[in-house]
Amino acid sequence: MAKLKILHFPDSRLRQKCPKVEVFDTNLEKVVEDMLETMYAENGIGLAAIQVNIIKRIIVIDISPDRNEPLILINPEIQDKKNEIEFEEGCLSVPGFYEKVNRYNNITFKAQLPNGEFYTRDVDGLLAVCVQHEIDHLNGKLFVDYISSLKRDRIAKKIQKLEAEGKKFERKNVPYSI
Ligand code: QAP
Ligand code: CO
Repeated sequence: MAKLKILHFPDSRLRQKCPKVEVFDTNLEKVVEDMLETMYAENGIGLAAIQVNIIKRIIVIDISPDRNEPLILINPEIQDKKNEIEFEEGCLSVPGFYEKVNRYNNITFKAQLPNGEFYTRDVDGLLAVCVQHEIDHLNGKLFVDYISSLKRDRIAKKIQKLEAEGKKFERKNVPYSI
């Protein structure tokens, strides 16, 4: 296993539309393992492959308190969505910033496992929001795209400044329960 480097907003590499996974091989399994290691090391609840510069439709999620219920979503598609909610989100690629976003509280999604097997799940609440957030990544979209461009540009400048100073990002005070 290996911990991978996370790209930070406003890196333009986060803006790519990712193609589907076509080959279900041991390399895919290794990518998934490395993504899980990276997500756990960074105290995240979700990570899309594009965030670690792998341009494929691969997502890992774990919202469990004990960090031992990994979900793997390859080529995910939302099939049904209902009940709009407002949810305060963060992102490992936008460290230290949180904003309210409009999402759906209930979704049905279809995805594949690393062995290529298809599955369908109904999810709600935090997990549903996390799936929507991560699928946005696969289409080059970030949660800051839902806020005003003034706020977004301010966040971009702050992150760039911190990065230029070589500072470690604060990883405390994550507002949702993990
Ligand atoms: C996406 O986000 C998400 O700024 C996953 O300092 C977020 O794992 C889905 C994180 C909220 C639904 C609701 C962010 C950790 C992790 C930070 C994350 C930070 C430390 C974000
Ligand atoms: Co994110």
